[in-house]
Amino acid sequence: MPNHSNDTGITAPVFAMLCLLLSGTAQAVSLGQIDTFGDGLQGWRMGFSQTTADHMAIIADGGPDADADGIGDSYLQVNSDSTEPFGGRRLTFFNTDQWQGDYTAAGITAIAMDVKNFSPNEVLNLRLGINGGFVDSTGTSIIGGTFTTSRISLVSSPNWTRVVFSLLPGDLIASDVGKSSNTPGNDVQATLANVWELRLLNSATASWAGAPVTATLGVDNIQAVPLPPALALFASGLVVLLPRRRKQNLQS
Ligand SMILES: [Ca+2]
Repeated sequence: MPNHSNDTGITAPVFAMLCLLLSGTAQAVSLGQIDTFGDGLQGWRMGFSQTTADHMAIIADGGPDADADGIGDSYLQVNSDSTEPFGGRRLTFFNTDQWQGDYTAAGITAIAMDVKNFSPNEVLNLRLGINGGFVDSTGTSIIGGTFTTSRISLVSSPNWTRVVFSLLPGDLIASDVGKSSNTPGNDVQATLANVWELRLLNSATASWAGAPVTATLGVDNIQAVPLPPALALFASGLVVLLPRRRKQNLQS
């Protein structure tokens, strides 16, 4: 694969990483941190600001901790329309703010969240993706690159589901590039030691960009956690679904 160099000799992946580092915040990821969407999108976006505005919204009521009447607990809702020619075709969104940092040093081996598939006829294949790493000694390429978790199959449901994505190195899959400024995964430990982007996407395969789909997804309580030991024992359990406690109106 050709490297895309500019006049400085810096390759596209290295240049992209430098831009991200320069734009990054001083805040580092920490164990236990949680996005509850009580105060806006919290840095989650879809690329161009208009795409984000068109396809991502905070819904004031109906999150997993809403009351029996569905009042309270705001959450993030993301929709995609596979027929759109440009942005918003994919259910792919990302964060390059509070989710940057050294996951290994922080002891983060999984990320949990509540999810709800609002799409009546679409089974989603959710994956978490991480991009990161370090510039190699020659200054021309990235050691690390893009990885995704295994997929969680999420059917349409009126209920929220608690899901856990394992970030154990053995559970992460080198993904395709997605775009030329990315480096396909080549060193998972390096990526985990310096994550600069966390994303959620829908794809049956280990894609970085995700697959076009017409769907609506609710997300809440994205939290950095240590992988529960019992879950780590699952031989194939890269991903585990847990029932979500609900303050549900049992009459409904
Ligand atoms: Ca919430």
